[in-house]
Amino acid sequence: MRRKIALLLSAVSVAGMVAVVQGVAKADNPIVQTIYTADPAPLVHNGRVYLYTGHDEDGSTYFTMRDWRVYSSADMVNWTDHGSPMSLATFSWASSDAWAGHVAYRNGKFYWYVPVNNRATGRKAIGVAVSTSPTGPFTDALGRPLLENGEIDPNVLIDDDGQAYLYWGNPNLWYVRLNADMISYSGGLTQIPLTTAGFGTRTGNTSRPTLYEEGPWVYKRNGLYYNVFAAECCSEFIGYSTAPGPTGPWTYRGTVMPRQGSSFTNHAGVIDFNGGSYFFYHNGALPGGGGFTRSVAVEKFTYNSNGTIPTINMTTTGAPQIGTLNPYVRQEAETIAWSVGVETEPSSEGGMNVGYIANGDYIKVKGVNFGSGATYFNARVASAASGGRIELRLDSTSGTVVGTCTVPGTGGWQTWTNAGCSVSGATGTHDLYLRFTGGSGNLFNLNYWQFTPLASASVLTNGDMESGTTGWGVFGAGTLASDTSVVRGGSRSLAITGRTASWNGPSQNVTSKLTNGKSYLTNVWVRAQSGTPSAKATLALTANGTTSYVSLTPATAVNSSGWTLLTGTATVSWTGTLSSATFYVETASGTDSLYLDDASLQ
Ligand code: FUB
Repeated sequence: MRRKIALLLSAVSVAGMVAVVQGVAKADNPIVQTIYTADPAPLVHNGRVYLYTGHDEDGSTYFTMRDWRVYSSADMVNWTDHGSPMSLATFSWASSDAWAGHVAYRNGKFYWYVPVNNRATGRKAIGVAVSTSPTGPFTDALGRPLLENGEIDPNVLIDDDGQAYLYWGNPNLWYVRLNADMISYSGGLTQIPLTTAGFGTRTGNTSRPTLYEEGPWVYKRNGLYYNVFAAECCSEFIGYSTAPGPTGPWTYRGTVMPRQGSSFTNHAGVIDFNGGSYFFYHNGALPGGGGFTRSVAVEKFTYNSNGTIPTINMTTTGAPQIGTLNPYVRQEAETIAWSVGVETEPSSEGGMNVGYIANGDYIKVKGVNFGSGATYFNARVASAASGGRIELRLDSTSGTVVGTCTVPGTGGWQTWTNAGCSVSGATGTHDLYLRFTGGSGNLFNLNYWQFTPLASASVLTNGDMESGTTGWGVFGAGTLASDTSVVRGGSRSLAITGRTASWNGPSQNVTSKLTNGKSYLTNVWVRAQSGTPSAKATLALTANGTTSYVSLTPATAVNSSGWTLLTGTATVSWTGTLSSATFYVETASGTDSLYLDDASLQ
């Protein structure tokens, strides 16, 4: 998939859906560029949108689908790839066809309903898998189908009274009342009458007199029940009906999304998130895309004042970004607004990493808020080859270079190390392009990255150590010196010798600078003068006569041959009157002498 996309993107604009001009990716739709995805099922949970999809295999000439995928986003444009937590293998009784599913959340568990072929009967059946996490792993809840009548595309509505309904069907439309355990049901499978009043009129097909085709997406909004469905294959458009109750009677309301693009199916998912309404669908807009190589996309829309849905068209721009992305906390490499050439894969360090990176490939991360500026970029990388470079560019693949990092060979594609580089000129909000360069073949893998902010945004004084020892004291015993021979950035670092206890270290009084209840990001670079101690940053807080210690960063091994970034995020809070707050760097044990540079607390 990857080479094909990279090559085709440089040569063509496919059906007008993908527009890449002179290194500037205009498109943020489709959402996923690393594989073909289909049948979107979005779920809002804890301030994020989890997007469950099917997966069309490359080069398919049928709905060849073997696993399902999960992505998530808090801003609707940068989507994190969580890989494949469920596949045909999850259901020992399933033989093929990992088709359109839906995830429902209830009582701390996520239930994923999917249609698959039952090996024993050769018919389509509905299975249900369960997980305590939205990103899985999911396990078969029953070890057998939940129900089977040869039809597909399950969808669940949990009504306000707690009654859950499972809808599905092609060519018919069915529902069943799920029990509160979500993995059994009461009563029989009930057919919803497909009347022309309820689902529109299809002409020229006596066996299917209404527009309803498949893929029901049933939800309740402002007391009205909506059924948004794929209509009148082929090609399908998206239509919808409404009803006063979960079982009808349904009234056909018209078109949501007209027939567009090169996929002859479409499939809807509708959510409200963060005050906006979003319509997910699929098309064939990626290079090589079509009816069996589809891609999920999203549009933002506004309901009409009477609750009807406006006509929504496919775009390459997609939904607007909600807020900005913070580059000063760890960001997964697989958090992507747009990419060309790369793939994702499970990482030995957990989650996913970006892999199969070749010369000229890139990742766009949209709306990155550098604030008053960044000074350093750190990347978690691995390479069984000889590595390459990461160019950090603003706003396009040919935009301003604010840093270039060299990635070394590490001896393995999952042998991870940190690679970093100085950054200058990154202020304000920009689209960040990670552009990869190097020799031929696969260069390296990327697991995560993080920028270090300029010390000027910090509550620490003289965090870059360029003003000697100004602002710094010692927590306990030790002697400070400004060092010019071992520096990480600029021309000076801070050296401490003569520590007599592990908790001794360079410190600053930040009593008047802290906000109660605020989450603070700490970054400080540390190097041992000898030995390999574990170093950490700590905050000693004294309020109402009681002292507590906040771990600002985890203890991290440092050495004398290079600089190590201690980084962490911690919420700082106290009860009563704060009389003293001291930021300091200590070691987990021992009294090794240290160098510090580029410290920030913000
Ligand atoms: O992805 C396979 C099938 O195509 C789905 O189950 C249908 O909804 C259609 O999108």
